[in-house]
Amino acid sequence: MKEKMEAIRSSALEEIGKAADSSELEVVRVKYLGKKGELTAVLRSMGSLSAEERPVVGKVVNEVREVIEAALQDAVSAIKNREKEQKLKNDVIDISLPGKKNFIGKRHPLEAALENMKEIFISMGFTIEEGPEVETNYYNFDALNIPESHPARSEQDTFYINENMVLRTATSPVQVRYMQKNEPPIKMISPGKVFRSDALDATHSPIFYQMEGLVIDKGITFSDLKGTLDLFVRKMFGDKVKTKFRPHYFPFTEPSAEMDATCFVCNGEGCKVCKGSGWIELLGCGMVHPEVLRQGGIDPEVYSGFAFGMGVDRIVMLKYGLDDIRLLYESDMRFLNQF
Ligand code: 2NM
Repeated sequence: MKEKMEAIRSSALEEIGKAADSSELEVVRVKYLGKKGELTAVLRSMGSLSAEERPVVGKVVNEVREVIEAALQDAVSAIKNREKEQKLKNDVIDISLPGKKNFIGKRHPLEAALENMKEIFISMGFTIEEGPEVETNYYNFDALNIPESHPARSEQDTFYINENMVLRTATSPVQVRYMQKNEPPIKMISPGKVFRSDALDATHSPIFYQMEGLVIDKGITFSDLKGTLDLFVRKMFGDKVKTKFRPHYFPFTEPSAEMDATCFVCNGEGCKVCKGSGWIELLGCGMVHPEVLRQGGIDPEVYSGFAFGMGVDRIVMLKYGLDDIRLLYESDMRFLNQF
């Protein structure tokens, strides 16, 4: 019996040593310790032994079983470690590969300026109104008192969709539509995209941004216009900035003016931005023409109002000293990341 146990022990240990992976080890375990295993068979046969022999043999069998179990345990963890090491070796991470960069977006300077301007007008009680970018000739020209013969109406200057439809050349159609739908008092701005048939160069873009405003009530005068726009400019560019108004002509306002502000770069001393003059031309404005009020369904004998319009691109370019409008439309992150 002793020899037989010795033989089982050594062959089991040998087979355990030879097993290459966990499944081969499992085969060995079943062969010796399983229900029909060799060691189990020995235990089963113990019934035929004498009462003196039984504990002696039982002790030997248990010792052998413990040895085999311990050897299996060691082999299993050794193989597991080996398999793990192998996996680590195969799954190499190439730390020399550059990581993926996350590009985080930024607010466009035009959008930031629009936001800024809107907030100033909201603080003065204006509402923000929008309208279609594709307009009829009527809203874009006729209602604004722009005569049939006006050069702005030519295909040279305006994008025509068909004979009667254009891409709006200003946001004034929004004001006319608003007048037709609302009773005074009116106090609104219309920020948005406008279109003109210009070739793209340093100072022209076929698409650009505009903000117009309209105030209508009983007794609105040119003084209201001056006070409102002067306050806007000081909120936008700083308290030191002064404004002045020069006579001008627009078909939709009478009288009309252009407003200049002292250069916010040099404080009026004269510099590159203001081309030495100390003044910067900022916007156009005027008292709404009686004919435009009538087109808006408003009686010019009862109400009066002022309107103004400014180029958002121009203001952004002045603010940051840009000399090329194309920078605002190229979406070049090297440029945009500077804001
Ligand atoms: C400007 C200059 C002056 C203007 C006029 C109107 C309307 F619809 F009320 F008649 N909207 N915007 C206006 C007036 C626009 O842009 C340079």
